Amino acid sequence: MPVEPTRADKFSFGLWTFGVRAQDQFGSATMSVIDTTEVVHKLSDLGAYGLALHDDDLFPFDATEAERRSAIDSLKKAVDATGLVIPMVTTNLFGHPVFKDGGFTSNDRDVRRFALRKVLRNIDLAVELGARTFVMWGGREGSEYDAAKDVRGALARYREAFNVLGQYVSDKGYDLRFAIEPKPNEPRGDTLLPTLGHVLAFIETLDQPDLFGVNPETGHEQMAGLNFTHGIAQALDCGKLFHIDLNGQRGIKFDQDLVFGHGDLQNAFSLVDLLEFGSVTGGSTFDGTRHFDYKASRTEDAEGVWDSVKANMRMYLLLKERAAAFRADPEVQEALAAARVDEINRPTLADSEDYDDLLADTAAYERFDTDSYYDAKGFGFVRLQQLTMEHLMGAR
Ligand code: DIG
Ligand code: MN
Ligand code: MN
Repeated sequence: MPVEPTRADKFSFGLWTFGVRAQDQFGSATMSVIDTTEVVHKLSDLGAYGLALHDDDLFPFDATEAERRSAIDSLKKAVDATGLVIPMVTTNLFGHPVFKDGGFTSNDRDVRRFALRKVLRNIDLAVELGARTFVMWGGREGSEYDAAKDVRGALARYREAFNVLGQYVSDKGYDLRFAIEPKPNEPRGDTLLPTLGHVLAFIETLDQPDLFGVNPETGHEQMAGLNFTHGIAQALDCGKLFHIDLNGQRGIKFDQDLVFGHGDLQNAFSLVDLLEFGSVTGGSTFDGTRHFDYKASRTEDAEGVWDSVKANMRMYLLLKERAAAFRADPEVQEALAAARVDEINRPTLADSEDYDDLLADTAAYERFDTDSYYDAKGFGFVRLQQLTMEHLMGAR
């Protein structure tokens, strides 16, 4: 299996990766902004498929109409010249001081109205650029102090904002879906809609839930101590995986936004296995872009930034190669069968059975020998895990 990325792999990157300049709360920028046109051409040369962006990544928050239009036209010229696409657009509602208490859920109603206008304008830009997914990360929506945020009121305002945006897209007839991105904290002390599960539940309270899905980010779920692959499986189960932000995170700490696979490598392996081979027929479960939302490490220079771009794609393709070998290994197939992994896909009640039949089946309860599981009937999961690790380590 080739590990050289091609457009068919549908790898995409965020323009912000090349613009945040590795500055952080404790230090100034360590690198220059890389020009948008250069980013487009270089990503294309490296085999990437797409580029995602915030409005403020493309032109300054206070850009004049002429400056905004010039930046948009320059991007369109570069993507036309390279064949790169813009699969996703998102809005920066977290950088400018006006958003100090959030955008959609700021206590300041004027800020909420400004935020909605900024997003409505950005939806038009997303459609102009051909994006079909619109991500909304509520990074500043939240609080540090419980008394400062009426959470039920904030959720009502979030719902109002999403319903207005959904109505706009419907009325305009835009082919655009929204992907809400969860994160448990940072930059706010506690962020609203903190995990994938909170977002899935919230979507069902909206006027047009079909327009809304989730954009889970690897490190964000792992910051909350959750298993990212389990979360993705649940998002796939309910048809709500509208986008995905891939990166690396090493444990429960600040958001590291490392290269994909440079954090929890086991979970990265099971994720790629799920996305690429996890359907019941063993085929791919997700046809969206494999989007890397990560930050170039502060320690790097421009060459290091491009090394990290290549690293993300290479990690994904190497894991895809290892997962394919894992699935094809007869000993793995035998260990999966012994662990009865596939039996989970067999309904617990027979086709014709209902609970009366179950209640009448004495073999299911009265005659069921629970003691037979003592010192016996092991599932062999450890042997399966060892085979998994050996494939992951390239030892098989
Ligand atoms: C942070 O993980 C957020 C921002 O980078 C952006 O709004 C979104 C893009 O997927 N992820
Ligand atoms: Mn992140
Ligand atoms: Mn993200």
